[in-house]
Amino acid sequence: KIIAHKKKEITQLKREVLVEKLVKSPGFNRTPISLKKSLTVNGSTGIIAEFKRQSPSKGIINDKVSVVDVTQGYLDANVAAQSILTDTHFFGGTILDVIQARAVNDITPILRKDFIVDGFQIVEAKAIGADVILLIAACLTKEELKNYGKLAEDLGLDVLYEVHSKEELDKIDLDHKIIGINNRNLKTFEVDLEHSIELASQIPSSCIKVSESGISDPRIITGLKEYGFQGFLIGENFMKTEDPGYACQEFIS
Ligand code: IGP
Repeated sequence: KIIAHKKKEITQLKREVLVEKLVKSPGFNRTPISLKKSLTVNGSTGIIAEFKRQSPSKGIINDKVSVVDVTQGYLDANVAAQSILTDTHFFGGTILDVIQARAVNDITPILRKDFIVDGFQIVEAKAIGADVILLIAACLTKEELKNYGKLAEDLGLDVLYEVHSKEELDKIDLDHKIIGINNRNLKTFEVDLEHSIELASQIPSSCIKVSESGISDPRIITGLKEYGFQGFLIGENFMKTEDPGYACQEFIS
């Protein structure tokens, strides 16, 4: 009973110890690379290429390729950034994937893609060498979005805020943010580009718009650019091939 009563306090103490360790890790003082810059610089491909072994909707996509080989292939393709799933339960990723990718990538931002539900994961993202975190509006309250966004900013990390509806968009302070519209509905897994384009019109021009999921053809990107999208997050279309890096190079050229 005493323990139950102290649970909140104990959780906070454990969190503090963890954060203290992370802050002392060798990678912690690295200066992150800006996703904002990388997406808006002249000649940017805008492509954020993802490393994803599996997903709840598709099962195993690719469990043969190494994160290092794929990272090198994506870099050769001149991607604007790379995204790496670190969620293990649904996506089969780990934070080691980011650490290994970082070791061979010092020029392009790395997005640590996970379900962020606690501040320590943001400190951890910085410690493993990520440059950007994802905050999913569907999973977080307005307060959490604000606090986690501020924490990331204080650490020098960029934030990709992910939305799929107007209600989710309304939870975010939309001033100069990077907003990702997920074309895939996380409840039904259905992909709907029209829905995304409609939502894009509600985002102020101070924001950078990123289109996420279901992009399988360069012509889709040409279309999305007309609606002001500057970033394009692509996973499965590359990962389902034997050589994702090569698939990405073919896609971009
Ligand atoms: C990539 P796709 O359809 O190209 O593989 O999608 C990316 O958008 C998708 O993996 C994603 C995701 C997420 C995964 C978007 N938002 C949130 C996990 C959690």
